[in-house]
Amino acid sequence: MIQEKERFKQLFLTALNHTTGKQVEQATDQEAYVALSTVIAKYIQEKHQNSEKQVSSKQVYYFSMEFLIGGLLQTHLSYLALEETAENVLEELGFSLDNIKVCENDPGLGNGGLGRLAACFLDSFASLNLSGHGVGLRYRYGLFNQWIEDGRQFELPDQWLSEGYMWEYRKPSEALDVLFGGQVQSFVQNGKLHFQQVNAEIVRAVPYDIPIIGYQTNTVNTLRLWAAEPTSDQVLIKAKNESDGSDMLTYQRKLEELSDFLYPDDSTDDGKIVRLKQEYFLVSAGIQSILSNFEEKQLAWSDLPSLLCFHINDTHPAFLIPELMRILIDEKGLSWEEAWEITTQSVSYTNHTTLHEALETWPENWVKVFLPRIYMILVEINERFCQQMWQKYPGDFDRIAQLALIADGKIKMAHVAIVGSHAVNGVAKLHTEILKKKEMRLFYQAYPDRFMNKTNGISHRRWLMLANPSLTKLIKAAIGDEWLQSPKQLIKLLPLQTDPIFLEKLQQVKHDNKQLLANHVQKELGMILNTDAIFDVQVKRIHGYKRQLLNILHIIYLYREIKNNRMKSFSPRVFIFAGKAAPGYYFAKQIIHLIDTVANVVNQDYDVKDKLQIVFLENFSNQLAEKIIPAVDVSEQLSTATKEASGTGNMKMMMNGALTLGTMDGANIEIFDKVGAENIYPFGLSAKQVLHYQQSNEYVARDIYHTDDRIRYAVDQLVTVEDFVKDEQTFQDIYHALLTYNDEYFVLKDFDDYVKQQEKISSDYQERNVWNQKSLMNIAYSGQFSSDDTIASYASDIWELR
Ligand code: 26V
Repeated sequence: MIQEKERFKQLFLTALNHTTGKQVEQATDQEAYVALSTVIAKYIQEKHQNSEKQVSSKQVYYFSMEFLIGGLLQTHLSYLALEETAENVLEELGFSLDNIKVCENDPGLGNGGLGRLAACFLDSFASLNLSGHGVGLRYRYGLFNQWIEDGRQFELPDQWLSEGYMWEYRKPSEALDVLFGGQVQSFVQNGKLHFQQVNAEIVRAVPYDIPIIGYQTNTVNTLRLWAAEPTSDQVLIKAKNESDGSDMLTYQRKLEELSDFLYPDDSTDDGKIVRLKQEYFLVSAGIQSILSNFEEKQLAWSDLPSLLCFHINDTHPAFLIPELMRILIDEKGLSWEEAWEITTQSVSYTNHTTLHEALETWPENWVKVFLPRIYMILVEINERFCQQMWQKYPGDFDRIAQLALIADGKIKMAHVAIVGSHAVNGVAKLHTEILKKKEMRLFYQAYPDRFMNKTNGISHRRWLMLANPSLTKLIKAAIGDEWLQSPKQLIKLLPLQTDPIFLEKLQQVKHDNKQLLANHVQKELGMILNTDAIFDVQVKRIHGYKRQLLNILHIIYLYREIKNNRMKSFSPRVFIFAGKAAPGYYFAKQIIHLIDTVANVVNQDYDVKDKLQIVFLENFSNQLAEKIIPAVDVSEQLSTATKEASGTGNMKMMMNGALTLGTMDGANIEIFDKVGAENIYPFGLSAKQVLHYQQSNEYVARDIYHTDDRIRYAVDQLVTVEDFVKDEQTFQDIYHALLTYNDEYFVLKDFDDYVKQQEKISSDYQERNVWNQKSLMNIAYSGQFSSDDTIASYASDIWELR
C-alpha cells in the first residue's frame, strides 16, 4: 500500500514536471488534472499490454455514429481501485481531487440515448470480460453547447478538444484512405470482371484509440474514433498544380471538415451530404482496419463470421454492408455468393426508432455520385433480394415494391440493414412488437427468425455506483457489494422494506442528494430550492413526442389552483427540466421558451413561493445528468405511447430510487411489470389506443378543449395576456399545434389522467414511510436494467460469444 502510494506520487510528480515544466507548488488544478490523467493512462497501458496477450475469443465491433462516454477520470480511478491512493497523494501535495475532477471535459459525441447506450455497452463489455470494441468518429466539435438567454436557445460550438484529450492515442501509422466520388471503371482480367474507382477524392482516416477498462477486470478494449485529414500526397499535388496557396488550404479544410461536426438528430437536409460522407467514412475506415488485422492471422475468409461480429447501432453505419461486400469482392477476389454469406453472417443491426421522420433514407443520386461503387453494389443487392422475394411471393408486386431497398429515388437504409444482417433487434418489448407487427411487418413475414428483442440497459456502475456514492454506501452496508458485479443482487434489498431505520436512511440519502443539486442550482442560477419539496424531473432531448408540453401545461394549471387555494393534499414541487432542442427544430425551441416564460412568472410570485418552483438547467450533458439523477423523486417519462423506442433515463432514475410517472411506452412497460402497479404511476393512452386513434380520426382535440375547463385555461394561457405571456403571438404556434392541427401527440387527451396521477403522487408523498418503501422497491428491481444483462443477452443470442 505504502509502496503503491510512493510509486503513484513519483509518477505524478514526474508527469507534472514533464507536462508543465513546473514544480508542484506552482501547478494549477488543470495542470494537476493533466498529470493525474497521465499517471492513470500509464496504469491502463500496463493493463492493456496484458489484456492483448489474453485475447483470443470472438471480437465484437460496435459501429456507431455516436458514443457519449462522459468523463473517464472518476471511472478509471474507481475501476483501477486507485481512488484512495490518488486522494491521499494529491492531498499531501496540496490539491483536492474534487477540484481536479471538474477540470475534465465531457466529450459530447452523441445526441442522447443512442449514444449513451453505446457508451454503457462498452462499459459492460469490458466489465464482463468480453472483447467488444467501439468504432466511431472523432468529431472535432461534439453536440453544440446550449446557452439560454431570454428563453431562447443559442448554440455554441462544443470545443471539447481545446485543452487536448487525455485518454486518446493517435495512431498515424494505422491511417488509411477512404475514397469518394470519381468513376467506376470495369475491366476483365484472367477472365474475371474487375472494378476500380478512379479520379476519386481521397480522405485520410486517422484512428484515435481510447482504451476502455472494466470494473475490476483485466480486460482492456478499445474505442477507436476516426478523424478525417487531407492525404498528404494529394495536398502536395494540389499545391503544385495550383499557384494560389489559399486554394490548397481551402481544399485541405474541405477534406478535414468531414469529421468536424456531429449532426443533431433532426437536422434538415441542408448540409446532409457531409453526413452521408461521414457515415461511409466511419464504416470504410473501420472495416478496412479490422480486415487488415484479420488478414494478418492468415485465416480463410470463410472463418470470418466465427471470429468477428459487426454490429450496427441504428442504420447510420449500414453502408458497412455494401462496403464489406466491396472489399471482399473487389479487393480480395471472392465471389458474390461467398461475400454475401460472410457479410450477412457477421453483421447484425439494432433499430432504435419507428418515428417515420427518423427512418433514414438517402437520395439515390447522392449515393451514385459520392459512393459510386457502393451504389452499384446496393443496386445488385436490391436486384437479387427482389428476385428472391419474387420467388417467395410470386406476382405480389405490391409487397415487393414495399420491400425494395431502393424505391422512388431513395435508398431505404433500414431495408439495407435488415436484408444484410442475420439478426435485427428492437430495444424494448413493445418496440420490437411494433417493428414486427407494423413498421417492419413485411420483413418479419419474410424472415421471422431474424427479429428479436433486446431491452436496453444502463451501466449500474456509472449511474449508481459512481453517480450516487451515498446511496451506494448505504446499499453496500445493507447487502454487501456483490451487486456491483451481479446487479440483479440488488433484489436483496427487498426485505428492508419493513425496516424503518433503513428507510429513514434512504430518505436522508435522497435529501442529501437533493441538497447537492440545490447547491449546484444556486451556484448556476442563484435560486434557492426547497429541498423538502418533491423533485419532479424531466431531462432529455426536447421533442414533440416526449411531451414536455404536457408537463408545462400541467404546471400552468397547478399555478392557478394553488393561487386560488384549491389544492387539497398538495406536496410542494420543484419541477426540473433540462434538454437541448435541435437547432432547426422550431417547435422544440418554442417549448424551451414556454418553460422559461412560465418559470419566470411562477418563481417570482410570492404566493406560490414555497409550493412551486421551476428550473431549466441549460446545456444538458452526461456530467449534468450525473448531478441530477441521484436527486430525482419523480421521473417524468411522458412520451406518447408507441413513440419512445425504449428510453434509458427512465432506468437511470429508477435505479436511483425515483418513482416513474410514465406512459405505457418503451421500457416504462417493463419497469411497470417489474415493480408492480403499487410502485409506479402509469397514465395515458395505451399503444393500441394511440394506433386506433391515428387510424380512425376519432380524436378531436377541440372537443376536449371545450369540455375540460382546466385544459381550456391552460391552453388559453398560451395566447392570452393574463397570467403568463406578454403577447398573443409568441406561443400561437403551440396553440395551433394543439387545436388547429389536432394535437398530433395526444397531449390534451392524456391530460386528465396525468393530473390524476400527479394528485396521487402529491398525497402518497405525504406518507413518507410508504413513499420510501416504493422508492426502495424501484432500486431493488432495477438490477434487471443493467446493461450487463443486455450485453449478456446480445452476446448469447446475436453474437454467439462464449
Ligand atoms: C436520427 C438522426 C437523423 C439525422 C441525423 C443524425 C441522427 C442522429 C440520431 C437519430 C435518432 C436515432 C434514434 C434514437 O436516438 N433513438 C433512441 O434510442 C435510444 C437507445 O435505444 C432509446 O432509448 C430511445 O427511446 C430512442 O428514441
